[in-house]
Amino acid sequence: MSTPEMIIVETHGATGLIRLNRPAALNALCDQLMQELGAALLAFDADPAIAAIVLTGNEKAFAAGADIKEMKHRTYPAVILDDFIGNHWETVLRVKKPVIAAVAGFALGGGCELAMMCDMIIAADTAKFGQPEINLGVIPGAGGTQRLTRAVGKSKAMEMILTARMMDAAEAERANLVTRVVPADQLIAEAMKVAGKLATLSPIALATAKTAVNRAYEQTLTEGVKTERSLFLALFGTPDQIEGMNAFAEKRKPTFRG
Ligand code: DAK
Repeated sequence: MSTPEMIIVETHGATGLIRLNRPAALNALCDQLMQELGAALLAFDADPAIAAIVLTGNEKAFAAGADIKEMKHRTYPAVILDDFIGNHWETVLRVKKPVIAAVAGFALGGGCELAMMCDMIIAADTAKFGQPEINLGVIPGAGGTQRLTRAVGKSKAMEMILTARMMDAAEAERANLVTRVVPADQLIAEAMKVAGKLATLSPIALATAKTAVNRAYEQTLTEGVKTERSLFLALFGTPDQIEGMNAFAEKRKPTFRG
């Protein structure tokens, strides 16, 4: 893979850290950035030394949305033929390892959608979330009408999507859009702390837990519980289940191998 220009990729112990890095455009998500992000996510997912991934922006913006200046030239035939809908935008959903969005500043449009595709959102007290696509004569196109509505409920989602009102970090926490809010200068440390905890756990159990929680969005309660049961039972075929339960009984820390 060639060296990325629009993201910064770092490894801290077992955590892969990806910083979106187009500060002059508030990290607007252009094709190149999304391609680089997709490649970095898949590389970390494939790396056995990595347990979890933190995705962040900078102090002013996680991402202010898809790149409007690039997008404005797109035509209907081109968005179909170039696969704009599927191309790179949903790579994060294919990642089996936990992905934590660490959001400071603006998370708007595709930026908010990208954060919502991650498994958790830790927000700085400066974070602002919004789906302002209506101001551009369009609507959210990367899951915003669905994921925001499931997270915060219909009434708030309708207001945000219909009027483009932004939600600040405190409201986002009250509305269950984010895991928690921390002071801006502690954002990365807090996200890395959560990732560090994940690195001590069973990779196979974590990936399975992700699958089970995500099914809650896609199945009825009865079907979801059935799925959970099968996944739970399947973990009894893993060495990590034996190790975890033996370690508890022997009053020692488990060593999970995945
Ligand atoms: N695209 C391109 N450039 C952007 C940008 C964006 N989304 N947001 C900001 N910038 C650029 C500005 O143009 C400016 O560039 P210069 O003029 O300096 O060259 C620079 O970043 C700094 O921005 P401002 O000067 O505007 O900074 P302010 O602090 O005054 O305002 C702001 C910050 C965030 C309120 C403002 O920049 C703003 O309203 N930005 C646009 C926010 C927005 O509308 N976002 C939604 C975009 S639509 C899909 C996938 C994704 C999507 C759809 C479909 N599929 C896979 C199908 C997503 C769509 C969207 O996200």
